[in-house]
Amino acid sequence: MSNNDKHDDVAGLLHAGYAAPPPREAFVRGLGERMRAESAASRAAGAAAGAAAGAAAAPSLRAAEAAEAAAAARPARTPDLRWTWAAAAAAALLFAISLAFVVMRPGDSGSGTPGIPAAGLHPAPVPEGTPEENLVPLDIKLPRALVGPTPKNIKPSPHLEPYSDKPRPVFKVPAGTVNLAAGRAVTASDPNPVVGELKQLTDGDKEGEDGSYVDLGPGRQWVQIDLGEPCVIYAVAAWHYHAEKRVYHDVVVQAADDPDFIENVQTIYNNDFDNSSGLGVGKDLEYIEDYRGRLFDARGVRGRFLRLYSNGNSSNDLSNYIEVEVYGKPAAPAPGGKAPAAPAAATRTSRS
Ligand SMILES: [Ca+2]
Ligand SMILES: [Ca+2]
Repeated sequence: MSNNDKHDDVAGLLHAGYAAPPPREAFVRGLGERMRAESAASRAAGAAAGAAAGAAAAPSLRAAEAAEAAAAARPARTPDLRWTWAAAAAAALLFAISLAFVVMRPGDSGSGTPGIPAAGLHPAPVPEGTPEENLVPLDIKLPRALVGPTPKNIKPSPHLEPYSDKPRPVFKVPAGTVNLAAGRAVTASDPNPVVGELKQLTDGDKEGEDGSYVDLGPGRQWVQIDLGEPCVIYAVAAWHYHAEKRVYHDVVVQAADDPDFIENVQTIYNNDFDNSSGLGVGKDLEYIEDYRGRLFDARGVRGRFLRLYSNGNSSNDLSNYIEVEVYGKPAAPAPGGKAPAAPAAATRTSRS
């Protein structure tokens, strides 16, 4: 559920609270009826909170349903009671949304504002079917920080995640997870980069200085890594550029079974909020990138090929890449069968 959705819920509820003025007869109702009405409204608001809090999978929908039920139960009332109901219902809904959001994010480390991951961060995932005792923190080596001021051309936006310099929360992955992309072949929509060579994307060098990054031309570009075999992917880490803070636009990360991205295409991340790149409307936020790069939660998707799209950045119209890491394991041979083989993954650790 996006912040916009929540805003719409609250706005819609507030609107419902004071729309449709009651008939004039309501003004002459006796005290007993007022008390009954207040009691009904209170019960309805309580029902809204309970229903929304219990619906972690679809809190927005449930909250809306509960609000409708509350509206249906609302008897005719005087104008002051109307405002009382609206305020109580709005407070109940806000509480329910907050509670539901916390319930939806069981892996969050708890630091920062619930529901708003810090820059470059994601809550720790719990890959489906993996017992907690088999999860280990993902250890990502970070390059030397090149800390510069945030460029003035980066403006706050509802599509931009607020910047945070807090350390990235622990991200857990199944034991035996390795960087499958290390040393792998890279192709791109721009086969002849303006600066650098594509093989630099998987060479392990994540430093920010000149000589470590690759410049692709203007407009939508993609880079692609062939993992060599079908894999289960838990996380993707990418560094575009960090000699200054930048926002790269239309960042889309996908996995697929084939190099043309036709079979089993799965979107891991998409912040192209206006679909200007034509890959679908992205619900993820843009982010200000620094030396920590960005960790994308791949949630255990399966695929052999990884593709990252981008379309210019807040400083110029080029797409830059320094390094891309793909954390996972080779997939089990039988589809939908056993867990991936850890020994095969372990042998990859030395290849880089
Ligand atoms: Ca590199
Ligand atoms: Ca866009």
